[in-house]
Amino acid sequence: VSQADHFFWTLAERTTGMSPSVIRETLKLSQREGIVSFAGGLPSPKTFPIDALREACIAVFRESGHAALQYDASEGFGPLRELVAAALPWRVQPEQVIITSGSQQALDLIAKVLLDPGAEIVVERPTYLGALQTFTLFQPAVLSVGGGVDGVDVDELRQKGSGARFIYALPSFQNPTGRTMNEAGRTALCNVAADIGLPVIEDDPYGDLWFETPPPSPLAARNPDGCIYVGSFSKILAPGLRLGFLVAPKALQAKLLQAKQAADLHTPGFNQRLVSRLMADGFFSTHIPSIRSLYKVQRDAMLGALEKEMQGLDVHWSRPGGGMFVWMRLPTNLTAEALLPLAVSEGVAFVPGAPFYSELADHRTLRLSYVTPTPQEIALGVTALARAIRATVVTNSQ
Ligand code: PGU
Repeated sequence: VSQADHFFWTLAERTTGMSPSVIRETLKLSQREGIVSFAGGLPSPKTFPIDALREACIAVFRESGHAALQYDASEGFGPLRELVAAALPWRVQPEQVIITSGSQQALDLIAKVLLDPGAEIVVERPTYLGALQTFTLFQPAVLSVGGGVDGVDVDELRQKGSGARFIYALPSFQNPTGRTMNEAGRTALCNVAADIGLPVIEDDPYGDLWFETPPPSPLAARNPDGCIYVGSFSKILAPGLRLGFLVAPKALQAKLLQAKQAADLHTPGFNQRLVSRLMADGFFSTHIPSIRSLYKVQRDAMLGALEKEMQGLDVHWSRPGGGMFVWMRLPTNLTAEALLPLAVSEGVAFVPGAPFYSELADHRTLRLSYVTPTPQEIALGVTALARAIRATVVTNSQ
C-alpha cells in the first residue's frame, strides 16, 4: 500500500472537461531530433532581440532595479499601460488597459468574470484551441458559427448569439486558419452583435504581422463599449516574457482587476519595464517590419513548396496574408490523426485540426506553422508531408 492510497482526492466537477493542449503535446513530439516541426506556434527565435533586451535589462537594473524587483500594481506598470493605449488605433484610456501574463491569462480572466456553468458562448468554427481550453474550465455551452474572409455567418450568429455571454473572434490572420475577415465582414459582425446585444471578445496577437497589406481596423475600434480587445507581446517580441494585455470597457474594469489580483497579484514588473523601455524608444517601429519580412519569406517558401509537392493530390490549403499559419484539408478518407504518425516517421510534425473545433470537427484539417523552420527545412518538411500523404493514398486505393 503506497502512501498515496491513504488519501482520497475528490476532483472538482470542472476538471471533467479538461484535456491536454494538443499544441503542447505535439510540441514535445516535434522537439525530437531530425523532425521538421510545423506544429507549435513558436515565433522564430531569430526574431528575439537579445541585444536590445540585454541593454534594456541593464538600464532597468541601473535606473529602477528596486522597483522592478518589488511587488507591483495588479493593473500593470503605469507607463506601459499608457504606451499600449497610445499605440492602439482607436481612443483608449490607459485606465482601460490591464497588463496580463500573456494573452492566455487575459482569456482566463475574461472567462472567470463572464462565464457560469451552462452559459452560452459563441466561437468561430474552427477557433484557437487554447481559448477553448480556458473557456471549458468555466463549463459554458460552446456554440460555433462558420465563417471565412467575409466574416462569420451572420444568420447563424443572429440565431446562436442571442442570449450568449459573448462571441470570441480572431479577425486577423486567425489561429488556426490564417484567414482575415475583410472590412464588410467586420462591419457585419459588429452590426449583428450590436443589434442582439452580444459582447465581443477580440483576440488579436497576429494583426501586426501582415505581409502585403495591413488588416482592416479591429472590431474594438468600431464597437469599443461592446468589446474586450486582447493583445500580446509574444509574437512581436518574445513569448517567454509572458506579456499580454486586455482593453476593456470601464464597466468591467473592477471585476477583471479583482480576477487578476486573485490569479497572480500582478505580471512581472521587471518584464513590463523592459518592454516599456523598448516601446518608448520606438524599437517596435523597426522590429515589427523586420519580423514581417522574415515571415513573408517563410510563408512564400511554404506556399511554393506546397504548390510543387502536393501536385496531383486532392489537398487544399489557405494562403495567409500574414500571421503564422497555413490551414490544410486532406483528401477524402484521410484524417489528420491517421496521417500524423506517418508524417512523423517521414520527419515532419503538424497539429491536427480537430481540437480547434468546439463541435462539428473536420478531421481532414490540419495546421502548419511556417515561422520556425528555415526555408530549406520548410521544403524538406513539405516533401516529407507529401510523401506521407501519397503513401496513404496508395494504401487506400489498393
Ligand atoms: N491567442 C491566440 C490566438 C494564440 O494563438 C495564442 C498563442 C494566445 C492567445 C496566447 O498567447 P500568449 O503567449 O499567452 O500571449 N498560440 C500558440 C500557443 C503555443 C503554445 O505553445 O501553446 C499556438 O501555437 O497556437
